[in-house]
Amino acid sequence: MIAVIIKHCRGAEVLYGACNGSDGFWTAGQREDPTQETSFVWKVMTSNSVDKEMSLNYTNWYDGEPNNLFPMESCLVPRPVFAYEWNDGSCTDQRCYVCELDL
Ligand SMILES: [Ca+2]
Repeated sequence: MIAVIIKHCRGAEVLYGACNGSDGFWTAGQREDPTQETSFVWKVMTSNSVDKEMSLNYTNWYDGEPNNLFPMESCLVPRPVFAYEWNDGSCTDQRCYVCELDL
């Protein structure tokens, strides 16, 4: 089970109802180096290690995002207040998360 990766806009709306009441949901999107203002990648993680990183070929950033407004906004979170366009948020914020299952 891995955190969700959003590869295109088709079908992404299915995710939006998954976390009603939460200020968005965590995905597998993270800064390539979370200690620096680097670009975002999808990180496939198992346990506590990164197995694979993939480029964001599709993006849906909200206007002005990612802005690293607070220090270390290193995690990608679609937010309902942004019509589920993407924000970089602090990875320590408590939010719902959506995972994928291999079937
Ligand atoms: Ca932000």
